[in-house]
Amino acid sequence: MNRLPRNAFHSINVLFLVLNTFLTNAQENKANQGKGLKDYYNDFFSIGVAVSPRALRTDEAKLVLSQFNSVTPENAMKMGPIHPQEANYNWAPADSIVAFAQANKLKVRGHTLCWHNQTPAWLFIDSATGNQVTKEVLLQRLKDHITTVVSKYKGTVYAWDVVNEAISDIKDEYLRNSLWYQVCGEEYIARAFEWAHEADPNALLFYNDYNEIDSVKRKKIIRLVKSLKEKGVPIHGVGLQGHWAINEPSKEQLDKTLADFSQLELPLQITELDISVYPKEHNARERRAADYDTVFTKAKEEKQLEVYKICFELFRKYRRHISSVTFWNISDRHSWLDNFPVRGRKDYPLLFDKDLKPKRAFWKIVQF
Ligand code: HAH
Repeated sequence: MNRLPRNAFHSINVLFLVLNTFLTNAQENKANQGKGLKDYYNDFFSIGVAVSPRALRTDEAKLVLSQFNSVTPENAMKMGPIHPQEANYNWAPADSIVAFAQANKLKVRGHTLCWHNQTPAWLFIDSATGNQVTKEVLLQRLKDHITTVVSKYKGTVYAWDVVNEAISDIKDEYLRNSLWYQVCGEEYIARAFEWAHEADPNALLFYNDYNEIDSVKRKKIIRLVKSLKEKGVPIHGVGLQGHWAINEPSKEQLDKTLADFSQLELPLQITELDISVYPKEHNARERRAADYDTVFTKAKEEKQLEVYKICFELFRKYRRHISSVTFWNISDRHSWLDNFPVRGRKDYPLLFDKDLKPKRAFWKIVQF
């Protein structure tokens, strides 16, 4: 070490910098030559993205085509948007996404047939009396909805999130105390899968939920999926949403999560991946003074790319079990996290920045 003069170190550093820039440029050139995330992961799993009809009419469409081979309508197939009145379906937004996918040979994941959020106003109300519906009526409405939507997209939607987020976040409570549960009890879950299967026997049917990295919630999800399987209910896979953040999951936590779910011997899909640059919070709250600091700093970028790296290392490790990884939104131009848990707090959770350029996290996960 002592034999080299100081300026020799300086020269070596400069050399490294030049080399590094050269390599980064080379990678970017490669990206420009059409190698997208879907190509890097071709031998592993499909790579999807949540989209809106509007985004597909902007320059984000080109990015979708270069990087992804599967799409999920972010909102267009949810019950509220697609079935606003009992006698009226609003197909146009979902149809435009499906048409885009078909024209470009992308797979479509359907999201979601039965959820407690984004439901239409009429769903739980008896229009004649204004009272809450009976179990019989609600199950009939669920059946009609599922049969109509799944039949309509038969052959184009290859997989459905049939039931979304039916597990409770409360430690000692098993199923979420939603209106579905209050009116129907546990039964609505199994019925939803059966009706979806009747409408399209070839569609892969998923149970989908979040905070699956929490050991208590995870046990409950696994309990539900096992009980459905044991009853012979047509469930074909588990969707792990993957709404994570710079502070979680740890490598150990995600490894254990994927190991536990792998035991089910059902295909797993990461259905809604994003890595928030703010510490994870699971409930909506008011905006506070500290929330106005929304700069995407180097430090945040650094932490985020470490989490992305861990995630994809483990996704590759569990490739035998994982058939798809879908990002929840296209680029940092727009994310649902801009308004959750804090309304109007800008987040930067994705792999592409506002100019649609790959972020450093992108280059991390394609190097393996
Ligand atoms: C997901 N919920 C939903 O599945 C998806 O449809 C929506 O667009 C965004 C996120 C995650 C979630 C939540 O809705 C409420 C609390 C925590 C997590």
